[in-house]
Amino acid sequence: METALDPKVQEFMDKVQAKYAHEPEFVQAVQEVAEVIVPYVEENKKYKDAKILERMIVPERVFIFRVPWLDDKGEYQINTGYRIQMNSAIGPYKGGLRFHPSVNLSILKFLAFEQVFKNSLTTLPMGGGKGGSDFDPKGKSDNEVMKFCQSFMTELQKHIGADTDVPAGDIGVGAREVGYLFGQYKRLRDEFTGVLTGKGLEFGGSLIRPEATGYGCVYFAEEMLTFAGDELKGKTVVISGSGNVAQYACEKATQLGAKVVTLSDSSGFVYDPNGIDAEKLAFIMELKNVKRGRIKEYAEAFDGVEYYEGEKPWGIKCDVAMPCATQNELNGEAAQTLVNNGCICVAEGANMPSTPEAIHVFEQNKILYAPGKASNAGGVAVSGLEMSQNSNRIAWTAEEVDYKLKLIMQSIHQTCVKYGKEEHSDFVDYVKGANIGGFVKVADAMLAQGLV
Ligand code: NDP
Ligand code: 2IT
Repeated sequence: METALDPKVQEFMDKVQAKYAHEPEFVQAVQEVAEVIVPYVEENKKYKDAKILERMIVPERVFIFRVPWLDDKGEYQINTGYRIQMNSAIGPYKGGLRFHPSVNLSILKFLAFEQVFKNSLTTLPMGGGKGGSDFDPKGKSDNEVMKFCQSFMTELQKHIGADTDVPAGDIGVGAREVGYLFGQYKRLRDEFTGVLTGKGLEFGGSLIRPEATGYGCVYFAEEMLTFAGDELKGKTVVISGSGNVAQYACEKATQLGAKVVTLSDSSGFVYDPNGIDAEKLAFIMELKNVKRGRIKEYAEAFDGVEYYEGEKPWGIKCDVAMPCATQNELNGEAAQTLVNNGCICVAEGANMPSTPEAIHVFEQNKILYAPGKASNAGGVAVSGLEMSQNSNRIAWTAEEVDYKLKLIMQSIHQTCVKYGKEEHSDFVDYVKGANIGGFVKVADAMLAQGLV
């Protein structure tokens, strides 16, 4: 955060920094928003007088709780559970649960804060929330994961509900975990409602929800490229991660005629110059989702693939980069390498994967750069569609949901253009567009609802 800030932004951030110095990821997420919204609020006094931004950075409610469970050896295990209910101005709290050893209050507050803007951008009536635990599902048996999920939900169920707060998945929380969490909620509350999204298709899950974040991210990249007079077809794409978001970003990019040459996990990345086609992706899905193996095994299974232990994929030459693993995985140096190698478009599948220095490099070089709150909103958007289907007790076809997802990603792109396009050029500042676009609806709802 070395570049000089606007004095009003600096004044705002000095207070945020002083109060939340121990929550660095949260401060980082607030600063990205403040750089755009503080000047906007200065020009729109109604928001300034009502201290909307000051209110938005304080969660409406935070729950922190003990999660005790018994492992397969009969030993006691203790984890910490969290749910951040950030903002309910435009709908019930909505946002994922993350199970990862790095989870703490700072990380979940940053994610919950981002979620408020993202959910607003989707056009659907969803407030923002996030939760999770420092539980590490890696290396745990199905039985241990179930025991943990049941204990976690035993406390969480007191605070959530289909019209109150609707969690879903995130890192370390997929179909298996959502299934166990839903089962325990139903057992304790004796209610079959849409209290979670990302459910199995047999019990109220929506078609296309597993695909939605990755597909949506690719649809957004396609929108950006088309608006700039280009197209995704024929492009070389570098993707990080090999989980839910990365897998379906890879699938859709390939279907649209691009060539995906990398995927990664926290141990390293694979480079496949021939492209990760449908058949190879099926291998990865089996490897990651069923066998719960490591991406390294992909390099052992196919010819011509290189594995780089302990490295990130940003040094591989590409036209489009999609960081789909985790926060701060792409720093200033990596951003400069991407730009030097000719990368013209970065669409974030993960939340806050680019550091402030990396964003600065993208902005200085005026490449197409979409922040996650715009480009990865497809996941929560289809979660919103799952809520609608559950309320109506109906199930839409895959084609219907995919069509609605595409329309939503196009609408988010239009919102970014509306608030982010430079006056005398076709350049779109997607950070500005997404932040103002997400802010206005929430801010107007907060104004209308008074000082609550
Ligand atoms: P998964 O758990 O399915 O996959 C996560 C992937 O990222 C894995 O390949 C994992 O590798 C890697 N990863 C996780 N943490 C780290 C780390 N600290 N360093 C390096 N690699 C890491 O999660 P998702 O695919 O669901 O989520 C990925 C990102 O997308 C997250 O930022 C999430 O917040 C965001 N997101 C997810 C949405 C969803 O619908 N699921 C919606 C919108 C955003 P390993 O297996 O080695 O841990
Ligand atoms: O970051 C995100 O948007 C998600 N993890 C998805 C949240 C959701 O409620 O589907």
